[in-house]
Amino acid sequence: MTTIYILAAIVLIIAILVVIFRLQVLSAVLKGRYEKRVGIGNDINALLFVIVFVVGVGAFWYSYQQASEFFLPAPSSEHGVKTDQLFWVTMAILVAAFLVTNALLYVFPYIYKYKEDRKAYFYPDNHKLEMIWTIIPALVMAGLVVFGYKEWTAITSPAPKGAEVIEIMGKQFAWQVRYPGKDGVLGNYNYRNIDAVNEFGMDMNDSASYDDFIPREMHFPVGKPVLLNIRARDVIHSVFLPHFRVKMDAVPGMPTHFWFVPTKTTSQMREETGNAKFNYELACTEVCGRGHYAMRFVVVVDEPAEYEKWKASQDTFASLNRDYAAEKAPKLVSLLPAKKVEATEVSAPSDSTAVPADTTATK
Ligand SMILES: [Cu+2]
Repeated sequence: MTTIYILAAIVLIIAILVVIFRLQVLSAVLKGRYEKRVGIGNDINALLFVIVFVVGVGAFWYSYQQASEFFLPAPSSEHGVKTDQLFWVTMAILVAAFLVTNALLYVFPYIYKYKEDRKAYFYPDNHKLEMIWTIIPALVMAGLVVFGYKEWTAITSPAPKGAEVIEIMGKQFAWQVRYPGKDGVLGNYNYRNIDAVNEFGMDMNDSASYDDFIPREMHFPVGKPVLLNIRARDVIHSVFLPHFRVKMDAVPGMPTHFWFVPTKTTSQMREETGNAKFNYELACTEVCGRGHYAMRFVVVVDEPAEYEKWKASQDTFASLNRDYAAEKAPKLVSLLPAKKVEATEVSAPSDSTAVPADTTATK
């Protein structure tokens, strides 16, 4: 208890001293004898401006250094090199402009802090200065816009003839891709045809549908133009192939497209990154619902010969769903490939402990 009394007494004495000091200052001001209008607080505030700027720029540089290990590797596509250039040129210009303007913003309060013997200078306008700081940024911005517009037009222009056409469809919550098969033409689709078997809504009455296949991972040939036809089945998704610097929204009812040329195979990237498990991936960058995070699809870039081999090894949708195709388009049954002899029937192991397939089926 005594301690509390002592502490209370100390606080009281300090408070009384402060009040006495303030009263002295006030009486001096009233009598016209008080001349010093600002104390040391003004100098401290002015210095704090400079400190905030220096510490801020230091923190900015530090965060950049720390984050750089998560930056994407060099682009794996032709246009990606230009996209990166555009990004870094824009970034350099913005950082330079930020540093210059903010250095002035933070250093001027220090240089021009209040001084007893200095009078403020009235400086209403300067047309020359305003012209300079309007015209130079306008020219720089126009340059960036022209550079960006040129790249954007190249990406969204019609793909070169002979490009590999691949359809990507986003749905809650997975990507599905469809390849046109041997004829190089994707069969028609209609959302009315979508059901439990036919997720793409493929039109089985279109003969071009019969060699289309729907693989579990996406393959691209290296060095050849690839055209992505993009659509969505429910909400807006966004096709994002970060290593190729490809990004395009997948919008229901409004097909979009993007063409590009992959320049590095998966095995080249594995060597380059020193990561034997490296895989290119397709992600969704539109927050499309609860399972958004799960929209990952593996992408493999092959040498053209390997790519053709992979394509030839894929079973077509029609051959995997013969009864469905026959039911939907009885007239086109002749287009169905001959039934394959089931490899498992021929080479099934004679191991009697093997579990028969049908007992594992969910009833
Ligand atoms: Cu999505």
